[in-house]
Amino acid sequence: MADVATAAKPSEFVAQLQAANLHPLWDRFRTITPVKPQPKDPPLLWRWRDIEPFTERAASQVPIDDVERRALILVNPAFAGDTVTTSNLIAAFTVLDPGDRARPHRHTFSAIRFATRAEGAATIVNGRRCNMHDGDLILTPPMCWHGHINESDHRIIWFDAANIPLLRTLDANFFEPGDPKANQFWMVDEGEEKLWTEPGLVGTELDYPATHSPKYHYSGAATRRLLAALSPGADGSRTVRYTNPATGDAVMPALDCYAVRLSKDRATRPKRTTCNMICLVVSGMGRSTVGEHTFDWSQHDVFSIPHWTLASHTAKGGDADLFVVSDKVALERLDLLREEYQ
Ligand code: GTQ
Ligand code: FE2
Repeated sequence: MADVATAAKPSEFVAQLQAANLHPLWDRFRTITPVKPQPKDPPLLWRWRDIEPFTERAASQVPIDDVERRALILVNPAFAGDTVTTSNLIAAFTVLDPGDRARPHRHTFSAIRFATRAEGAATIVNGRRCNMHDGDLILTPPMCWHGHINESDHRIIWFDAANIPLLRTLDANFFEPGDPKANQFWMVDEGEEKLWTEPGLVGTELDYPATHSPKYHYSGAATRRLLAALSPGADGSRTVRYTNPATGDAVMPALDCYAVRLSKDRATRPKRTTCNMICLVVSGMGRSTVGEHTFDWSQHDVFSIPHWTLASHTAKGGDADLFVVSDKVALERLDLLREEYQ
């Protein structure tokens, strides 16, 4: 006999539980333990041609001395105004005018920058000068001091990415500003980066942290040479993982990077994974189908592949190169990485 009185009881009971700082599991079990991941964000494409005018405006309107970094972060509105590109990750474009110095700092989040139009810029990481050339990847691992400088005669723009949202979720960010007037910070050469430039050769008495790559600078020319030397897989694609040369693992504790070359007109097998990815189009043109969305992309466009969303990519008109930054290693370390092909 389900009368009105007994039907009303659970909600009254729930209200009393809530007033006592208790929640019943039974009426919200499905919500708090979904049967599969539920990304908040649909995939999104940011076109370089839409971003570029804003980089120009940022350079002319925002003095570098007034800001920590002159970076334009790519945001998905699905995160309701929060500064997130896709779960756990942000991507941005950073602009430096000739003579600009982005002051040194360090933090617990992991970050990378990838040289799109950055010939002539340099990032100094822990006392090593890393001169940026086309397609170079530069790491700023957790708590490594870093600053940027443009000593060229032209405006410089690069792509960067970081796991700031992950560290905000964990509330594990620490940040230390450096001394903006400390000139000696900038007065360095490549320093110990020399110890990590010969693949397969490692000094035996070196002292370096095991937590992240001791190599900070990965050459674009070397990456392109290796991509060209690899034989394409069954779907025509070739993938290079950027690794810690001392361990063979991902470059940083929770940020993982890949270079992918797609063969003309060959669609990659649709795949979904529990990790999140941001793809930068390094060169070429193509089309990606990510979940329900299809994006036509060209050089320096960026698109997101939210976790557990099927993605397939095809180069058009020639081969195409993508740079992919992901939180894959974070999921791996928690034993939460699942990958599935359609
Ligand atoms: O270059 O130091 O886009 O700390 C976001 C945070 C760049 C950087 C970003 C950063 C940096
Ligand atoms: Fe930084």
